[in-house]
Amino acid sequence: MTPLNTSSWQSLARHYNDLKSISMREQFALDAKRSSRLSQECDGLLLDYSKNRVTTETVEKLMRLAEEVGLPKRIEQMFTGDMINETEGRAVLHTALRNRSDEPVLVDGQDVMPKIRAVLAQMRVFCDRVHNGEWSGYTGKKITDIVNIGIGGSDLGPAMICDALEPYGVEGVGVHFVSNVDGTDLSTTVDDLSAETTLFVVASKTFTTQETLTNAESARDWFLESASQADVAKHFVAVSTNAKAVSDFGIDTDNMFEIWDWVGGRYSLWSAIGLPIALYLGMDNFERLLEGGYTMDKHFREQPLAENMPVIMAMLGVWYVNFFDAASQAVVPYDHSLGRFTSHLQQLDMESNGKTVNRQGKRISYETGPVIWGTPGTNGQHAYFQLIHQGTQLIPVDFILPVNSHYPEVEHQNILLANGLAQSEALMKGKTAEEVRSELIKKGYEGDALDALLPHKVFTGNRPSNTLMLPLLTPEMLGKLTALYEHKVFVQGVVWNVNSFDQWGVELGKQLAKEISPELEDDATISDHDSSTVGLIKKIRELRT
Ligand code: G6Q
Repeated sequence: MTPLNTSSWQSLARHYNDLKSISMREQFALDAKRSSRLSQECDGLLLDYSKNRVTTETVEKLMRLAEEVGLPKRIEQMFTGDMINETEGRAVLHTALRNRSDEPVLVDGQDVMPKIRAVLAQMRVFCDRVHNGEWSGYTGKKITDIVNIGIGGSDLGPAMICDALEPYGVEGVGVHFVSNVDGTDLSTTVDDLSAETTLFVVASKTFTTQETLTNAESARDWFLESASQADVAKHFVAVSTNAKAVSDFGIDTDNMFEIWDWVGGRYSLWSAIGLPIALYLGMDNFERLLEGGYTMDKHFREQPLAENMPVIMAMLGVWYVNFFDAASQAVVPYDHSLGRFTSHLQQLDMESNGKTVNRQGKRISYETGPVIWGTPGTNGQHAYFQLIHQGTQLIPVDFILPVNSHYPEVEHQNILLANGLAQSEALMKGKTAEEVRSELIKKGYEGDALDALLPHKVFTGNRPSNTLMLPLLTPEMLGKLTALYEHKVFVQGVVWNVNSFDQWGVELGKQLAKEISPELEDDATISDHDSSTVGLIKKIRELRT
C-alpha cells in the first residue's frame, strides 16, 4: 500500500530527473498560453498554478498517481460517511455539516442531516435572541461580548473566520477567543469586559480538555465576583458531544449545542463549534460560509481530477515534498484580515498529515506533511522572504490575493496587490548574472567592486508558487478557500496513505501534562522522569514565588 510501488510514482521519479533543471522562465517564453492552460477556477476563486516547475506531462503524471492510489473512491468514501478514520473508528463528515442539498448522508444507516439541520435551527434561534436582546444578561442588559473558550480545533477555525470577516460583524457585538491555559490570556481578555454583558461559549468536543476546563472555571469565578450562581445559566453556554460533563460543569444542557464524534476538531468550524462565528456575524453570514464550503465540496466531488483545484494543489505539494525534497510550504495571504489563516492551516495540515506510519500501521519510508508557515503580505517580504528568494531550501509559496478590500483605501490596495504579484514573478524569474551586471554598470560600478557585489545580487529564480485570486473576501469566498485547503490535505493524505483524521501526537502531550501538573506542588512525589525533567520540576518549585 505504499505509493512508492505505483508505476506512476516510478514514472514521476524518472520525469523529475529530466525536468529538474528546466527553467520556468523558458517555459513561459515558449508558451504564451501557459498561464491560461495552468489555471483553474471554482465559482470566482482562481488558482493560477503556472509558476510551478511542471509541464503538461508532469501534471498528467501527477493525476495518474492520484488515480492509481484510488483517490476518486476515497473521495466518495469520505462524502458518503464510510468509517475512514480507522484508528478512532469514525466517519469523517465535515462535508455533511455544509451539505446544502436534500441528499441524505448516512452513518451506520442513519441520516445525519436532520440532526445537523436541527442544531443549525437551534443556533439561529439563539443568535437571534442574543441579537434582539431577548436573551439578555443577568441585569437585563444586552449581550455585547462573546468570549469563546476552547483550544485547537475548538478555537483556531472560528477565531480565523471571525478575524477575516470582521466587516460583516453584527453591530454592537464583539468577539474574543481565550485558548491558552496561560492565565494571561483569560485575564487580559476579561479585564476590559463587564460580567453583565458577557456571554461565554465553552467549546470542547470532549469537554475533558484541561486548558479549556481550567479557563472555563476561572471565567466562572470571574463572573461570580459580580453575579450569583443562579445567573450562570444566562452567561455560559456549551458546545460539545458530552452532555454529562457539560451538566457536571454547571451549564444547563438546554444551553448546549451538540456536535458529533464524526466532526474532527480541526474540521469543526462548520458545526456548532462555529457558534461564536454565528453570534459575531449573524446566522445568515454563517450560512453563507457554509454555502461557500458546499460549493467547493461539489467542485471537489464532481470535477475531473485534472480540473479539480484541491487535487491540483495537493499533487503539486506531493511533487515538491517527495521529489524536490521541500520540507515546508509557505502560505502568504495578501490580506491583513487573514492574519490567522495560516495558523488555522498549520493545525489543519500538520495535525492531519504529520504522520510516520501508514493506515496499515507500517512505518513510512517517504516524506509526508511539510511544515506550513507564513504571515500576511507585505510584512513577510521585509522579514523571511530573503530566505525564500535566495536561501538554499526550495519553499513553494501560496499567494492569496483578494482583489478588492472592504476598506476604502484604493491606493493601499494597489500597492498591496502589486507587491504580491511582484513576489511571485521575482521568485519565478529570478535575476541572472548578466542582468545584475548591466544593472550595476548603469549604477556606475566597475572592476573589482562590481565583481564583488555581483554574486550577492543574483537570484536563481525557478522558485515555485501558486496564486489564488478572489474578487473580495466574502463569507462564501472564505468558505470556499477554507474547504479548498481541507480537501487538499485530504488528497495528500490519500497519496501518502496516512490517516489524516487522527492526532495521537496531540493526545500524548495531553496525557503527560496531566501527570506532571500535581508534581509541581512543593511536597509532591516526583515520579520516574528523565533527569532533565526532574531537574526542571525541582527548579520550578525553587523559583516559584
Ligand atoms: C483537532 C484536535 C485538537 C482538538 C483540541 C480541543 O483536530 O483534535 O486540536 O480540537 O484538543 O479538543 P476539545 O474540543 O475536545 O476540547
